[in-house]
Amino acid sequence: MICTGCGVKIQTGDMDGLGYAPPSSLEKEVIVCQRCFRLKHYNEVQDVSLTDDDFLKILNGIGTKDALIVKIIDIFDFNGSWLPGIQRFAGKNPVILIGNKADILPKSVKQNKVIDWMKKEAKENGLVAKDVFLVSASRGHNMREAAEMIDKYRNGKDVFVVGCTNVGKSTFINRIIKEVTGEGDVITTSHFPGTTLDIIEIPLDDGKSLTDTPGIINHHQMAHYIDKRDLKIITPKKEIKPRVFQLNEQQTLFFGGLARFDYLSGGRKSFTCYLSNELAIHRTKLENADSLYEKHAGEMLTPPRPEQLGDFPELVRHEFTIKQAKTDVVFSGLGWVTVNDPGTIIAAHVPKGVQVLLRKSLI
Ligand SMILES: Nc1nc2c(ncn2[C@@H]2O[C@H](COP(=O)(O)OP(=O)(O)OP(=O)(O)O)[C@@H](O)[C@H]2O)c(=O)[nH]1
Ligand SMILES: [Mg+2]
Repeated sequence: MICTGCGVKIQTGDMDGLGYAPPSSLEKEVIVCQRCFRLKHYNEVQDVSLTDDDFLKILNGIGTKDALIVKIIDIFDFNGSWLPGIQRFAGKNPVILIGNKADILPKSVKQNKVIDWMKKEAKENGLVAKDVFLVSASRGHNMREAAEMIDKYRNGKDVFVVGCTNVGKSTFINRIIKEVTGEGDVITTSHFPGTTLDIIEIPLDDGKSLTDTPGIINHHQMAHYIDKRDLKIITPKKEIKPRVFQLNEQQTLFFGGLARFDYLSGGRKSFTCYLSNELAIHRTKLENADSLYEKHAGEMLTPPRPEQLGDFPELVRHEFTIKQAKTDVVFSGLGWVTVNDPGTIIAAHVPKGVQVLLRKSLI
């Protein structure tokens, strides 16, 4: 017996163990574990003891199957949710790339441009994708088109939906189930990374199946460094409003207390920040930035929370000279700042362990 919500094996012996369900609940038509029940009804997450290795073992089997692989990425965190090892997992199987959460991109952005951008990035990252789509699984945008193409490309084979944690794999599958059967929220989804714990097979008409998989954990992502309660602040839920700053040289922007952007040299210029609307941005002079952080991290500059400061990793500085016009400085999982002109010198500060990178502008 497995949990319909997360795929874990159901047990009734150990109340604190993984997969526990009260014996009385086994009579129900749909069986879910206590963890899924709490997530769904109280939005509370119980930590699990699975390691990265456990997740990788589950996924390693996929390369040996004859199947279509649907790789989902979060368009807000393209690089952080990329999964460099995907070609290895997929083996010889064809891969379709899906960018999810299109609803958070500013409405003015042309979808076709984003798809072209994704194709280019995919190629540069060594993925040969059969096709590329941009969808919003939670809102249902472009979902019918994507589902139809998956059905075409699968050619009568099984389908595996894979990707990093939190990209929306389970939401994507729920949306397909909803379109076909009318039944909603079958698989547990949540804004906590690591919701799905084992594979979940959804039977298809022809005896094959559509399989949800546990997300792979990418430790470079900001989500792993902040308090669970603050995930809501850094994760955009609706259209991002770009915030534009006219900066003089030697000015600094703080993104809450999680990251910092120093404008070092290049004359007076504008910079566009694409971050969750909920995350406060504070501007200051570069010369005051260190002392401001020391005094106000955890209060004015939050998240992190005050009680977290003891464990919060120090901010590490990465300096860049921008080479190409329209470059995004990406703070993995937090968003990005678009810099327009080559020759501009900036420094990005992020918690130790979080990735910063430059890419050709998405927007
Ligand atoms: N804005 C937006 N949020 C989405 C969309 N799809 C999913 N989400 C949100 O993303 C979060 C993660 O969704 P899940 O479906 O649980 O992600 P997952 O990839 O299955 O995650 P794991 O099981 O942990 O690997 C949830 O808070 C969803 O509501 C989307 O199209 N747009
Ligand atoms: Mg999931």
